[in-house]
Amino acid sequence: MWLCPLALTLILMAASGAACEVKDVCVGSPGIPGTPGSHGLPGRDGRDGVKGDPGPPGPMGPPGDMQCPSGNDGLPGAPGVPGECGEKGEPGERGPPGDDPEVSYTGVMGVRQTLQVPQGLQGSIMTIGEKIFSTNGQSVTFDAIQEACARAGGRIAVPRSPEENEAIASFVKKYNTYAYVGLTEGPRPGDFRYSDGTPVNYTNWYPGEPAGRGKEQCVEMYTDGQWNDRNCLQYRLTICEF
Ligand code: MAN
Ligand code: CA
Repeated sequence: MWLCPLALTLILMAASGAACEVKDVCVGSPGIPGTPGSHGLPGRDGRDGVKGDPGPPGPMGPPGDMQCPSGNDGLPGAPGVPGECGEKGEPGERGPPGDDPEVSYTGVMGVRQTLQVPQGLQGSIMTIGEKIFSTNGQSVTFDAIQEACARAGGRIAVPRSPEENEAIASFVKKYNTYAYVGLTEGPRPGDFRYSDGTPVNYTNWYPGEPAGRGKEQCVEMYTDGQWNDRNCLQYRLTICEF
């Protein structure tokens, strides 16, 4: 394409703002189209698209080095095999007499006898060797005990061994009532004898007793089985022996 020099001049003059007059115009045939311009600059980024589906799980990561706190205890394991038997223990202390429905004792000619104990008397009759001890639960004076026991065919109970003492003490504990036992002081103070007049060969005095020195001629049993000399007019548990 070409431009005549005047036209070029006019264009230049118009651009510079100078007043002028168009005097001549050159007219030629259109030129061949120019080559296309170069590509424009990239456009602005579009808006964000919609969220895609979740991707597949990734591969397992390497073991972490974080110290985790220990978990709860697991369930108890199965029981182990039984251990070997231990050695036989020492026998335990003798327990209090039970409320046996029957008692046995050694009768005449050394024959072992068994007595059925009526329901209401269970716990109030017991045997130690050849002796039967029994209580009716009544508390009366020493003389009244002697009479009640004689009427029943026996005599007031008196312990002649630790075992007999325990048996009588078990009644005293059961009824929570002191009992008189079959011992009385003779004319010499401090000389206690069985009902038949023979001297005692087993005693279980409370420490410091007998201290009555002739003023306390009977003997009571405390709930722990120990003895105290005491006047004979207290109300004490009736325990007989047969
Ligand atoms: C205390 C002691 C006994 C005594 C009684 C009498 O317990 O002195 O020896 O027999 O009192 O009540
Ligand atoms: Ca006393």
